[in-house]
Amino acid sequence: MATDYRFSFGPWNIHEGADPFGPTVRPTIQFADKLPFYKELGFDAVQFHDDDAVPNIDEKSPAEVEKGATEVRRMLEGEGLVAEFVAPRLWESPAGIDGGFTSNDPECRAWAIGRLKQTADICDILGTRLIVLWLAREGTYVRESKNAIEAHHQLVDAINQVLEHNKNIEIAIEPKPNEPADQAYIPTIGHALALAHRTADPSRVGGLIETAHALLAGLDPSDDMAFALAEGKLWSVHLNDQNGLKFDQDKSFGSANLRGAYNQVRVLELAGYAETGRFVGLDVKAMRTQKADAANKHLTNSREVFLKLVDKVRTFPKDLEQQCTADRDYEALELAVLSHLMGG
Ligand code: GLO
Ligand code: MG
Repeated sequence: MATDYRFSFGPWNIHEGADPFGPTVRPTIQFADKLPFYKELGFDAVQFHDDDAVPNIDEKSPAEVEKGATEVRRMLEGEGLVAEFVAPRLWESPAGIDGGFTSNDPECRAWAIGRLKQTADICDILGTRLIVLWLAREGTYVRESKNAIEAHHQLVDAINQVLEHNKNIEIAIEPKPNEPADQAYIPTIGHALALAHRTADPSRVGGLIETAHALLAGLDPSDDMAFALAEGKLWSVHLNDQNGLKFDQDKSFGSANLRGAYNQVRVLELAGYAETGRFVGLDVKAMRTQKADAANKHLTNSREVFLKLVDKVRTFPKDLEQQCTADRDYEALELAVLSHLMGG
């Protein structure tokens, strides 16, 4: 079994099971109590929101934020863990109700840029260079409510400001076409990387691709990853799965479309992603039906499926692949892939 990949998840992936139609069904586990799970479950890194690291961040002074983040760094070291990235969680604050960077309210825009710069400071303390920018509410419910051209300039401006604020930081934009906004401004990795190339330092702006987000945009996640890899800009992934065009499900990796999962693993293998030192991140939700004492299986299952698929990719008969492509017999190739996935 392949062991050269390193895995991460975020503390929000261990959760109480609330959905828009019902309350929580599992007890809350405090952040400090989640940390020991990481190594136990086979993970090496923690994905952070800024307010996972420093709760109630909007109410804290810079000195308090520094103290809180320093304490978290100490906790990580105690567990032998590292931080993969920090993401500013603008979408839960009242100031972020209409988006932060693209809000029509200049005070909200200034607040969002302040949080982004503070995220860079937290990255320094936690010992990671990577900010993930999921632009949750940067979009509209009513198209006429914003100037979309202006919004794209505002996004570039916000990124430029943090690049200037911290010369070490790099930013991975996580595209998603909708939810919570009706229409998001950066719906695909193509949009994200086009924006990246317009910033003051394109070498420090790349992407994170989430399986479900690509599917919600009607795209193939493995081809999206290939596009970013060809640009040298796949700086993390959020592997999960999605059963059709509905709400963002964050199902366990491979659980809806095993062949789609195989192809994501295949493209990471083709690119030598493991050797880059980048993490294989999960962004998966436990089913609401799952009992509290077994509510981490979505994480271990996703990791196990990933590693089994690495093995499948590595053991696929390459000579047969070459023969089929040389003969242009793609039907034969298709059956070979399906048979291989079915174990014989
Ligand atoms: C939601 C996103 C979200 C982000 C996370 C990191 O759809 O996938 O989970 O990945 O907040 O910014
Ligand atoms: Mg995600």
